[in-house]
Amino acid sequence: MANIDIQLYFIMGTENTKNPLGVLEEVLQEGITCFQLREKGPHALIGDEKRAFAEKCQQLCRQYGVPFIVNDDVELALAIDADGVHIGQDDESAADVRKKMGAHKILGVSVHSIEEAIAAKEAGADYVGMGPIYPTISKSDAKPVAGTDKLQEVAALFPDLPIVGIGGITPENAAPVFRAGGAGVAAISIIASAESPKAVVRRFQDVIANEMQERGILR
Ligand code: FQP
Ligand code: MG
Repeated sequence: MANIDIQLYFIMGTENTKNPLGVLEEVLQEGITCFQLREKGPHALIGDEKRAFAEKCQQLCRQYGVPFIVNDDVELALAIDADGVHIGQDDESAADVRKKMGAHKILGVSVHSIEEAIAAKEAGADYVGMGPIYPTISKSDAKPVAGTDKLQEVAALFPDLPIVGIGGITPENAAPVFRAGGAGVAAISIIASAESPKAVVRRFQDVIANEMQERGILR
């Protein structure tokens, strides 16, 4: 099991912006705490091109000391020695992925219920993603909007399991995720397609700083 800071978790692929590496470097500089490469969609890179792009993202993340997580593609994560993998309920089983990755890599699992959270924990998940909290444009096959209620239930039951909220989260609506017991917020489009990605990151950070202060957490 690995410790991971998911407080401000940026997710992106080449379909989310014209200048992905530029956006990534900008938000790394600004202080995102985790990055997931989610290379998905009709024009997504595959094969060697995907790998080459992944390695460029990984290199940038390394430079800034930020964990580099690969979405879905366990083989790629292993091939380039990524810090971890994120999988959903329709992907390879979490237990199999934990076995393939070994004990020390980060494993993130998407869950939508207490049952799925229990299973993810048992399979060795380091954190879980829960959503969509709000309506989202980044994922065409997203499940119905869940709000923060389920997240709150899971957080209450498993206080030591870091939960990141995902789906339609903006600086304006991020606070309820933390108030429900979330350890962090994940975002794709609101950052990747912003005119100023770093300005959006700064607004997220302001909200997070406020929430941590209210809970007496200093960092
Ligand atoms: N939570 C997170 C994270 N990352 C994700 N990629 C998902 C949820 C969604 O498999 P999944 O995972 O349901 O869909 P997809 O593979 O299309 O992303 F927690 F990291 F924020
Ligand atoms: Mg997936």
